[in-house]
Amino acid sequence: MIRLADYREPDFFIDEVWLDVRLHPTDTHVRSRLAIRPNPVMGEAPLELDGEKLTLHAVSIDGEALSPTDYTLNPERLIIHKPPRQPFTLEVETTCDPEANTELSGLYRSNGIYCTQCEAEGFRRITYFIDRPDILATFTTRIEAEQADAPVLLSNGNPVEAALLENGRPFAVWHDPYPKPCYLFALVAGTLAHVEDHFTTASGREVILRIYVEPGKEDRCAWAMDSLKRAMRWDEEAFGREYDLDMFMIVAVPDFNMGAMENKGLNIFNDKYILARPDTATDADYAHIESIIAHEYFHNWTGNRVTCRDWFQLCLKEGLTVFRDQEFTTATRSGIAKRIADVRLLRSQQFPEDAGPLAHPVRPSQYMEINNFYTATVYEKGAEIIRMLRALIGRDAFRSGMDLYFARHDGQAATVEQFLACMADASGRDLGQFQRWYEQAGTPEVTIATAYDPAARTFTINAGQATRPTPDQSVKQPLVIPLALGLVDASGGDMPLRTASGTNTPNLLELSEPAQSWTFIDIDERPVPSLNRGFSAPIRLKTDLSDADWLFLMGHDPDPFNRWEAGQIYAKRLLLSLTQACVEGRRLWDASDYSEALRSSLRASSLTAQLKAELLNLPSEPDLASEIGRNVEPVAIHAARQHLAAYLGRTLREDLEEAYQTGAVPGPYTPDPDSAGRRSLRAAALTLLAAGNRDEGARLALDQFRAGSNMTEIFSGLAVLARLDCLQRDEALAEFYERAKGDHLLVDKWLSLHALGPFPSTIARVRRLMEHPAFSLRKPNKVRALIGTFAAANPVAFNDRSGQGYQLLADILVALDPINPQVAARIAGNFKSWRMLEPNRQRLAGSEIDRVRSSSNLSRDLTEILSMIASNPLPAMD
Ligand code: B3K
Ligand code: ZN
Repeated sequence: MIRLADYREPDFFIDEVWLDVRLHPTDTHVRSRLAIRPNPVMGEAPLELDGEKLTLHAVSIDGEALSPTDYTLNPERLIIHKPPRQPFTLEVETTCDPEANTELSGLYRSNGIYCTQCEAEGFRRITYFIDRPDILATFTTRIEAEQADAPVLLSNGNPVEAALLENGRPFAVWHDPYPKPCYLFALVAGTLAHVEDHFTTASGREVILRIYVEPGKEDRCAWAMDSLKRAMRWDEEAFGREYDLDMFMIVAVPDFNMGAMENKGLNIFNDKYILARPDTATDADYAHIESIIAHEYFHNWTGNRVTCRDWFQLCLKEGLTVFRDQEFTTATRSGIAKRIADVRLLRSQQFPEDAGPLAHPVRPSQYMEINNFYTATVYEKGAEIIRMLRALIGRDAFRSGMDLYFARHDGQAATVEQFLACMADASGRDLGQFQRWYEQAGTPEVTIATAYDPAARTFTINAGQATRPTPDQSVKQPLVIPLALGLVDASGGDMPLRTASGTNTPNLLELSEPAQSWTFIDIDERPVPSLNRGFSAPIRLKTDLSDADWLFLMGHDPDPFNRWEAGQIYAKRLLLSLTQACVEGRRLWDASDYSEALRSSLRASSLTAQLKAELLNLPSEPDLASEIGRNVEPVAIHAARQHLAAYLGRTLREDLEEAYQTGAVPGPYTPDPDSAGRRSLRAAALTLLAAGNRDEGARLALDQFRAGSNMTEIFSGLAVLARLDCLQRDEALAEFYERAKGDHLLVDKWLSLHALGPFPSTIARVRRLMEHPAFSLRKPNKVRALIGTFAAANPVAFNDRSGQGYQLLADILVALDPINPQVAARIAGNFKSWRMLEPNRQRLAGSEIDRVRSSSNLSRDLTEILSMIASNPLPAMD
């Protein structure tokens, strides 16, 4: 276990790195020269260098070869017993085997492309190094290869030299003048094509922009390039941040453990998040590309120029950079739609994490394997903390605080405390209590009780907060919770907010005590409070509002986000009682108030198509499951949700048909927000229509799939069919395969569609597809498309009462862990909510978890995740 409390400064610093890499598929030779200096504040110490899966050939200090008695070598470290007390140069020669590297961490070769992934601790698989983020060095990298193997040779920084040697071998030299931790090192080599553009920064620096792809994919880079240029401009305008090298490169590779990586000047992307053409990528793909390009680019300042002192500070770069990419999307697309999408993500991913055995603070205090902590909590809740901070101190102070952070910490490895100190200095506000958001796991529950006094003309809000214990912390402290508030009058307007104590308009309540109340004066009628507007705090809200109040807000709240939220809350109330009815075998039920509210929303000319689509999309099954919290019956939740969808499909049929027709966007495809919003409305309408009438829905979906002129239309038709138990389903999937088979990204879509069917037979289907030539455990995108979709997006089949869904996941974990432990651990997370299940499923899931845990040689990644998952149930709240 590594603990934050044990952090110590390094014993040595490395100021400069020269790497000489001779690439070979199975025997890559790396010579590294390091300028090392003892840390003056630390005492005498041996020099401990991290290294894994390396073969050591030579080691010397200041030109003198060391003898084997001068050092100790073990599978994880090279320890030099008595290094000089003065600055010195260490040279190390090693070899590694990129072809054998199936973990895709360090230097690997896949699809003929050499590629690196060093975050968090992959650099030690390339050469011996002090692999921790507070070691900042400049890098000069020379790469040499076979012409046939790798004519294109890339690394971080600016190009210094590139030519052919006399023997015809190509080489290139790169220099990165900005000191950086080794996790930001990158090297890519292979036969790659590129598209080029350029960007002039605000201060006039000319930057060459390049996107490298497999030859033949050049026509799928335009959207990524366009997104990049817009992100670069936006960071200048919104945060005053300019790009700082002569070149900015992105490489798209097909086999990658995650979405993308922000290596300095040389971002590496999973090609799923680069390649797009209207006939291959959906609106969702276009949106992901835009935001991930922005995210990785924004890391250049939040992550690279200012990096993290240690891995516990991961949220310092990730939460902040997610916040920045969210702001970029808000500015470029529909802000409301973006907020809704982010809140949905938070509720479906982060809330269950916070409520189960994997709960951890945004800044964890301990870990076994840091790769397990790239979580929804660190990323998404981390971004929510930044948003709350901005709400509390105001936009101007926030911007000054950011400026101060860059000015103070440029070129440094910083901590959360240092970031907060900048915000405190810029705002004059004490952020001591606020810092608890970083340290305390669990989603706070805020309870609201309201009282209207017509005689006194006052309205009082009584608020209480509590956070349930999590496995790591049994006692919770009160947090500072910013609650954006409106009091809505009968005509749908916001009342002026006045309290007896002042003339200010407190439209942001700050709940910082376990219980607090606010009284508003001069209130002539009972208002309906609209609370936590825009999801100003990532909390679970319990209120005394009635069904009628929620319906009212759904139709009248001046805050569009809260209109959506009111609709979701109302739908959740319906669905929870309906789930109970399904468990008890009752079916009688009426939701006419809800469908009428939806009907008026569909007819409201003031609402955008995107918002209408969001209103029609019911709360997700995981969201409902985590709302129920215990004794969960996933099939009943699904049945209830289907039942409500079918009801809406029938009662709103004409309006939905109308939305479906008018949602068709004529002309050639463009990814702009309005067109995308219309297509989402069309998809949402189709989903409900198909629920209401399966045969008609299947016909409509099949027509849409066949006639669709872009991948969004094609895929949304297919996605409806894939979830319907109908003949057209297999017919359409087979047709789609004919179209997909030459294109690995379309094959991923095809695999995921098979995994979506909410039927027990999907389990056997997934097993069969694992034998398909397109599937491979060595390709993370294939694993995520088939297995990830099955376990994360198909609660019915995964939680089949036979336990075979759990068995399938367990079998895959056992087979995948020796190949790629990071991906295995990530997928294992799908077991995280098992203790919420009803007893029979709990028993079945528990025994599969135990089976995996008892297999031999489990990786550190999977061991940690499964032992957390299997840990004792959470203590109950008192
Ligand atoms: N920083 C990378 C994620 C690295 C994950 C390492 N297991 C991408 C990102 O968040 O931008
Ligand atoms: Zn990131």
